[in-house]
Amino acid sequence: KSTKVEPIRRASTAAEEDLSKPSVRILYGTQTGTAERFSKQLGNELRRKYGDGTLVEVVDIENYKAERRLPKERLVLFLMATYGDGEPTDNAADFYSWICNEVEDVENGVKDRYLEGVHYGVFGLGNKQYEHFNAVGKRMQTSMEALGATPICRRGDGDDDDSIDDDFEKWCTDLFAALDAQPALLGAAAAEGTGSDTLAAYRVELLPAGSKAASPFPDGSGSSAHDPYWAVISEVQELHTAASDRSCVHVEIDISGKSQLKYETGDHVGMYARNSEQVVARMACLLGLPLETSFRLHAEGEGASGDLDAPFPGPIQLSTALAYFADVLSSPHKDALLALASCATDSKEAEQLRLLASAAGKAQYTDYIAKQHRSLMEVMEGFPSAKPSLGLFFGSIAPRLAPRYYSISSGAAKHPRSVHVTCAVVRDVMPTGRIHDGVASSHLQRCKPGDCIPVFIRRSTFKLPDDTHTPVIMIGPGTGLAPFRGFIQERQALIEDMAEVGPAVLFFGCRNRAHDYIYEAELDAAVESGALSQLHVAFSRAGPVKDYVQHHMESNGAAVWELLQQPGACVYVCGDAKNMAKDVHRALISVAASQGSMSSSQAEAWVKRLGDSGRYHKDVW
Ligand code: 2AM
Repeated sequence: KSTKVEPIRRASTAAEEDLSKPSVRILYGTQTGTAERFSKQLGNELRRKYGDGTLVEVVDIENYKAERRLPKERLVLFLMATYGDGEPTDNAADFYSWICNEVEDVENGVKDRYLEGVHYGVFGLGNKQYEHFNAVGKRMQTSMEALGATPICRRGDGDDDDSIDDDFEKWCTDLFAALDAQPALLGAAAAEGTGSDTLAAYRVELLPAGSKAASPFPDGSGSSAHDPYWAVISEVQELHTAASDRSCVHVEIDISGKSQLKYETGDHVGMYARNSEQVVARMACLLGLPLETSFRLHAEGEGASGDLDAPFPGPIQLSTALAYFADVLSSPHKDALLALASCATDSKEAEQLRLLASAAGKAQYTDYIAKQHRSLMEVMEGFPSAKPSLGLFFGSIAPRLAPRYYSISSGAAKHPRSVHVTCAVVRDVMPTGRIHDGVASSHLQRCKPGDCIPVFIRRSTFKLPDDTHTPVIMIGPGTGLAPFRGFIQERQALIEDMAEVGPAVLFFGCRNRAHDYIYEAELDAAVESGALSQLHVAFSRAGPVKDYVQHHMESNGAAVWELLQQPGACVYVCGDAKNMAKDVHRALISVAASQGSMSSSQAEAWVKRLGDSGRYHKDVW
């Protein structure tokens, strides 16, 4: 079966389209790009299955004018990821709070159930290891139901810890069955089986060698992911000792060039990291083009207003485009394999790629790609006859590199013009023998003072209590220490200003005092100055048994409990969400049970109330 390559159309067609037209709208809330990828894949599948005439629009939920559009929809599909501690993704935050308010209005009788007649479907993306699995997907479903809309099929719950692609496929099967039963929902133009496989491709304009290139990111205000600021890195320091076989870097980013840009202690910094020069050179070779190739990508229908939908502003050099915009170290998805098949000149390679992308080739995909964590770059190395055009490569094959977020590890009062980051460097040996270096962490590790990086600040709710007397208990093993270093600096600044501060207890954990006890001298100084009233450190690999932060919380249960009896006292947890945060949660319940003489269900309810009253904060990943 042949695959049709379609030029990419401008996103603005969605906004300009006539509201009365029948359509399926796919809205995605994405943080790392999976929900976006699934949405595009679903859009393609709907067109393929029901005909190219099916009007499907895939829209970033951030750009969706819900108030005006939602009541007029025929069928709207939500692909919504849950992020961190049960929160919506950044791009879905506004929509999410809007719909929660609408539900409140309906429940209070201020509005009627005005979405009657609208059909909807929800696929949630999350990870079962997290406490609030798919909280956003679930809330979307109950909200749409509360507003009177009709579900088209069961909610899908994608579990990233297992096989989220399979979960999505199963949900799509249910969705298609429901659509087959109600074809009117797709509009008059839909016709069974008339579509073709479509792959998106930009139109490429090659420019004369040496053409002036635009910056990959215009220098913005630094206030959001859409408007990053090119900041100068002023310091990079290794925090582990020479004895450690891992690396963790302390990076200082100078934000003094943007005087309006402010951060608060506990906020996050987002950054656009770049692929290494080796990866960029290898990719250019695989594409068969010199690194200096100058080009521009155009979305079809582009007018004088510029490249609205292009992934980067043109003109650009291939080396820059590959460095900042192509995620080639993740495994390729199905559409990427189909796109590679469409351009493979060796028919055996094309056939093999198509098999890997098909339902029949699922076992091969699992063995060759998923289990091996084989990257897109490795797959392209394995199928050398597939040399995609730049338009196809950036349109359908390489996902855009997503920004990476770090908890800021400096205190704003102490360092108002400098953002500190504490970053564990990701380096794993993959089953194929490939050494996988994390894109952002290894980039930070390679950085030298004077290098520039596009950054932006993301606000968080992870904040010290307003009243400086309120006791705080902080739990943060590994790089979970980051925001607490900021909290400690904040308290240090208060002490220097002669303010009175309440007790602050830190539970920190690392493997071994001689290897990875990061910021040891600073923590000792904080105890000395009173910025920390108690410091408990768990060394997990110093003795024969694991010693973790939660063990110290339990052995200091009486003191923890006493602090928690004080008005407003807060607990903060930062770091690994999959295991640590859950174990700490259990430890907190066990402290409440033993110290407060409660049954386990009473203790659980007590900890829940702590959270509901805004006294239990998590910054977990
Ligand atoms: P480990 O690697 O020896 O198991 C920072 O990563 C520290 O957190 C390490 O000392 C690590 O120990 C520890 N850690 C790992 N799993 C944990 C868990 N479930 N709870 C608390 N700490 C954990």
